[in-house]
Amino acid sequence: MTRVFSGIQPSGVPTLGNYLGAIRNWVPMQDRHECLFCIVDLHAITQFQPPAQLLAQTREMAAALLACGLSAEKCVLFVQSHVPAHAELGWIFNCVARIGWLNRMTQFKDKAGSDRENASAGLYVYPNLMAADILAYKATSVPVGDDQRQHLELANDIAQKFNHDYGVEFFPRIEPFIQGVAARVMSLRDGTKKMSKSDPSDQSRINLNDDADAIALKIRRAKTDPEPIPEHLSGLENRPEARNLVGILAAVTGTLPENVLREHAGQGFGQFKAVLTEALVAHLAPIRAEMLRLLQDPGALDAALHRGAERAEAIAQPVITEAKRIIGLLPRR
Ligand code: AQP
Repeated sequence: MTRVFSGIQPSGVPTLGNYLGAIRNWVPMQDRHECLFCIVDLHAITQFQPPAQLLAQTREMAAALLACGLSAEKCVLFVQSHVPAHAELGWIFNCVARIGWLNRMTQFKDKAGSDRENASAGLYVYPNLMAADILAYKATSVPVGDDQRQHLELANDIAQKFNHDYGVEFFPRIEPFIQGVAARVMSLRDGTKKMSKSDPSDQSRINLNDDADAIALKIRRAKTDPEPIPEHLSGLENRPEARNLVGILAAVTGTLPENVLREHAGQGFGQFKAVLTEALVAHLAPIRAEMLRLLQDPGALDAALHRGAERAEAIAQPVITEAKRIIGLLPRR
């Protein structure tokens, strides 16, 4: 059975982008594969998180993932920092990855912005830790949004270099699993930027715990252009905001953007946004309600995460021990 690994940072409430690009695709995988889904708090602290907020967001993320349909029985759901293997292998990979490789990572450039000198060293080596997250379990399938493609290529480079340097066939090849019509959901304020849970503007995103009024307001305020909805996909070229809203409606109604265009061609955005709001509220209201219900019992959430960490540890520990033997940190058997 394929082993699947994916992670999400507790750096805020998960957004519609996280949901459509990643979480929603994780749910059916639990029935077909051995799945590990990880709340990657060590990644979240690459940018400062107030401590109490980080703890609250970690629990909130667990509630959101369960509310979206993950099952703590079917998959291994856990918090990254609860399993030391991630940090241990992350350090080893810091010593395998080359600085030139990291310099090419566009996410670092996006996140560090113009103030690169002031970004944390953790943000810079983030892709090495991500490679460790996956390879500590020798997972081979990684369902992520389109934005993570470059990091997975780097993870494969690291695995290959490790195998080559030590003359072993130890770490497997990882296959990204990028799926869905809305593999990359863009900001509601700027269609050229991806929707992010840590964007300073709350108006740029739909949070999974937004109520119907908040969703309606954000969609009403979403940036658009004065042209009506076109008939064909070619009419969305150079219209990133229009393309994004069409993609979102297609994704939440389970259809293709071309079908959305066929149905709404000629409409202005006022009319289109009303339809989009209704579809989003219908889709997200049950998730929000379940999330709020789960958050009423933090003890049960913590217990589920604790069990998940024990199961994850049992898989990762033999892999790390063997990696240490290969490197010479432990004697060979
Ligand atoms: N806008 C997006 N569209 C599609 N997929 C997305 N993902 C994130 N944003 C979008 C996917 O969500 C998964 C978890 O992401 P993450 O939390 O590990 O980090 P991220 O990609 O950096 O997501 P955010 O929301 O932008 O977080 P912050 O603001 O903290 O940096 C990944 O599979 C990602 O592809």
